[in-house]
Amino acid sequence: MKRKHLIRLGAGAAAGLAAAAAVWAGTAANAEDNAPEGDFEAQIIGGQPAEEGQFPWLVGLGSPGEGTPWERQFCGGSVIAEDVVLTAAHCVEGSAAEDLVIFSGSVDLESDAVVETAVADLHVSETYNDPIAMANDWALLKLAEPVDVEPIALGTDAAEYEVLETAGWGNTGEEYPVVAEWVEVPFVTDADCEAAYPDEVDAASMLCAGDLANGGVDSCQGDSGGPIMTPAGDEQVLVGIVSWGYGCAEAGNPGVYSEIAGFADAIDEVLAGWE
Ligand code: 4AZ
Repeated sequence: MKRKHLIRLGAGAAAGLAAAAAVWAGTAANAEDNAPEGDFEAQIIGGQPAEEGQFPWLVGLGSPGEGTPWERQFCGGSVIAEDVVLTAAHCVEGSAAEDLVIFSGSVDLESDAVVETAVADLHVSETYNDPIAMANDWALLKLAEPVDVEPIALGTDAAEYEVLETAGWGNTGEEYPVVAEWVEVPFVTDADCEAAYPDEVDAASMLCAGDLANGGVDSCQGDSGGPIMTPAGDEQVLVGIVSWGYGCAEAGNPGVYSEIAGFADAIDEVLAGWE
């Protein structure tokens, strides 16, 4: 059975943070032993394979070198301009641009249609882990060349939506899928999220989603950096970035996402400097 190495995922979040530590609690320290354990309730978790073209802006973030894109992918990202990808700070913190590549063009990471693009520059949020651990978990990647992908528009108030969608190549509870999965996740209010994770939620830069009562639907390890979006079909808008959670898809432990609306101005400033 093929297994993926998710070395960077561990390194990125191993900053001694209580929140991040709990994220890893369900998985063995050795990525080779990443098989689902009791922590995973079902089968992104509870989702289904994405159709080609369903989320054109969804990209994989991986390492350059040998192996298929699927073998090298360790996080997700969203194309927000022809040569800019938005991802999570914890996916790229400590990396140099030359350590990173982007996979675009297909939901199938073993398809010949996948385009690999080098990263020319990166900007990790200056307020990552400020004011609390995992706050402002965002980073921008400037690509070495434009990708032929429809970008997703940024930012809207997630609270306007009862249900959101998230997608990626992360753990389904059974495997790391070759074809991206997506799932609908109910919006969780700041008050409910703060109650679920006392003192660990920065409501200004985080939003929560998941089925609080029942669990079963969630993003999971390997989805980090990828999108959480409005379910508005053709006019989808990016509301957040997969960031953290305790386990995956557990009742009472919603997924936590970086909230674009909380740092949209800071993103615009970086983009302006790159023009
Ligand atoms: C992770 O490890 C991860 N359930 C991403 C999302 C969630 C948990 C862990 C949310 O990348």
